[in-house]
Amino acid sequence: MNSISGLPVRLCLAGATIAALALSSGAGLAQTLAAIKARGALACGVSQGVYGFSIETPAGWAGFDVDLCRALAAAVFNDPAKVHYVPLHAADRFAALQSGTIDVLSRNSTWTMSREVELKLIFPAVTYYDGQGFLVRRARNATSALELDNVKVCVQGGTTTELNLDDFSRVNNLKLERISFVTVAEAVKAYDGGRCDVFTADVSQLHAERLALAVPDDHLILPDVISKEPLGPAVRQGDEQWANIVKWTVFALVNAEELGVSSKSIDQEVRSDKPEIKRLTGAEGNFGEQAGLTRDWVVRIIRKVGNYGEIFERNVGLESRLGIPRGLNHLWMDGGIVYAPPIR
Ligand SMILES: N[C@@H](CCC(=O)N[C@@H](CS)C(=O)NCC(=O)O)C(=O)O
Repeated sequence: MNSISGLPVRLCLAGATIAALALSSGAGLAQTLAAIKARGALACGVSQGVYGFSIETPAGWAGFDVDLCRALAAAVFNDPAKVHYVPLHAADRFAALQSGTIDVLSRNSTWTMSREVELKLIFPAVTYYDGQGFLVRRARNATSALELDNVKVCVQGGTTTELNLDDFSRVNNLKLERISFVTVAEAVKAYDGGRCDVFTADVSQLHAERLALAVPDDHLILPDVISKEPLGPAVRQGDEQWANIVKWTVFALVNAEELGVSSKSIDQEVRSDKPEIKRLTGAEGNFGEQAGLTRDWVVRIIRKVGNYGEIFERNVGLESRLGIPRGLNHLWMDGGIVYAPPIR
């Protein structure tokens, strides 16, 4: 009788101990935003250098992924420059997040199930719908990836790219010899130097790396796209406040584009009488404050960094040196799949 009635008590105690441990280790606490504010800068993990996405220039870090770090810093500090950039290669990126070295990873990372359930991360939103492709020498006269048999393929290790390549070779019965490198610079150099016949990566990265080759025009991206690579920022599990800030910053960028609110129009839009724009700018409602920011958090972001379309076009789109067509990354109302829930 005693042992039966004692059982729930022991279970209760065990539950309390686990909860106390979780709190003392920081999990479950809304502490990331407070730490960022105390530090005076956001620690943002980026790539070591993918042109158009995150690249260090004489004027500082720039690119599509960097602009998300800048948008977060604009939301928190009203200053997009308050970012400490931590360049990471593929194999190190998730450990840097788990250890607390960075607050957010914004580095062409694919949202996958294992990265959430096994690595205990969260991908709050997709910023770029991508897929894996192949770069080859024009002289090869290949028109499809299915013609690539008995070839050596250079790839960066610690990526979904490696895994997809193995699947693709198995499914299509192709002999693709995978040569993996720790850094992208090594992989690209090996391909350019002739050690590999093919370089494989997400298509967006192929556009960027092609520019780094000795003669870019001697190489082409094959039309095949062999995987789904929804790229987006990642955060640690256990801090919903911070995950929400990252998620709603992405959604605010998309909603702003949808509503025609841009860095050029924001000073007029703050006086708009359209209900959706009033909620976006904070003229109505206090959603930003509820998230731990300010009422005008979206105004801060759009004024300093621009909306989703502006970020896409200036860094990687047709206005940029990369010239990537928007394709799937058009807004849903323009034939793409970029869609954000409403701010209300
Ligand atoms: N999206 C894939 C691939 C990401 C990736 O790391 N791609 C390489 C290929 S270009 C890259 O961006 N490297 C840049 C770096 O290591 O700095 C993933 O999340 O695993």
